[in-house]
Amino acid sequence: MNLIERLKAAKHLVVFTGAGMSAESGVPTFRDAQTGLWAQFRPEDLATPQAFAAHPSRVWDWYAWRRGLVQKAAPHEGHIALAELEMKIPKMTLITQNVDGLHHRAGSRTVIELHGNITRIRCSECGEPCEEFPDHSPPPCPLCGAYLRPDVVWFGESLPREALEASFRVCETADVFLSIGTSTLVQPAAMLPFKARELGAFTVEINPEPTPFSASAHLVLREPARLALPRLLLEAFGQPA
Ligand code: BV8
Repeated sequence: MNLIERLKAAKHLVVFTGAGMSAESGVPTFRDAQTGLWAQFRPEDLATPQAFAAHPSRVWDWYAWRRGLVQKAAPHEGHIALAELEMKIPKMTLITQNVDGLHHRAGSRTVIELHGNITRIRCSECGEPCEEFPDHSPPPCPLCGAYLRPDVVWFGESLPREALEASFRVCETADVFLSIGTSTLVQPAAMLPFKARELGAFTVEINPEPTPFSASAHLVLREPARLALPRLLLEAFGQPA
């Protein structure tokens, strides 16, 4: 069966997305060169507890800048096509490494955020979520006075256990697994496409560039997500995104 026939027959579709899914919404990927004030830093060197401890204001300001980009960004036709697919297929699980919340804004309902969400703020000590905070860099927790931080998973921090366990569990029943817009480099999330393939899912990579998963995927669509996903929706279910 080809991909379109498999999507039509699928009982459980699992979709795994990375920063490339948001690139066409104007949210730079981790591999994209940083611009302006941030050009001198590598994301991997800012997205760590060590960087926040050493330079709290720099890290807070970097996230504030990224939150601004995310708030200005809008989901594109690829995000919307995924939300539409969820209505067409008996069960769909969307696992994202992205922290921008664009899948929720596009209407996807079953979303697992493996690396947190940049628009959520919490205390770096007591963990208390916080929505209103003074314009300090970084602001103090209203409860305990420690620095507030973005509710994302930094390099060297563990992923939320339930989210990670759920992500591996859904690979067990996936008929089709789409790996979209990820360099498949960041662990342990990058194990998921391989796990899905090992457990029998028909695996598809959608990415203009090759990745470490390309050789293992059953099918590779070397194209951007914004183009590929609406086409898959149309060919499988006769509906534009
Ligand atoms: C952890 C939130 C346990 C923050 C992010 C083995 C096992 C476990 C850990 C490790 C391991 N090996 C190494 C590690 C450590 C580390 C790691 O993986 N390092 C890498 C760099 C080698 N992992 C961790 O630290 C993880 N923690 O394992 O805890 C532990 C505990 C204590 C001590 C040790 C271990 C935590 C990882 C989470 C980090 N946080 N995000 C923030 O956003 O600021 S990860 C970050 O990278 C983003 O979430 C991003 O989504 C993610 C992955 O990158 P991609 O999504 O793939 O994006 P990228 O830019 O890389 O690529 C974009 C792709 O899109 C490209 O392929 C491009 O071609 C494609 N593309 C571009 N345009 C399009 C497109 N595709 C389609 N359409 C387009 N238009």
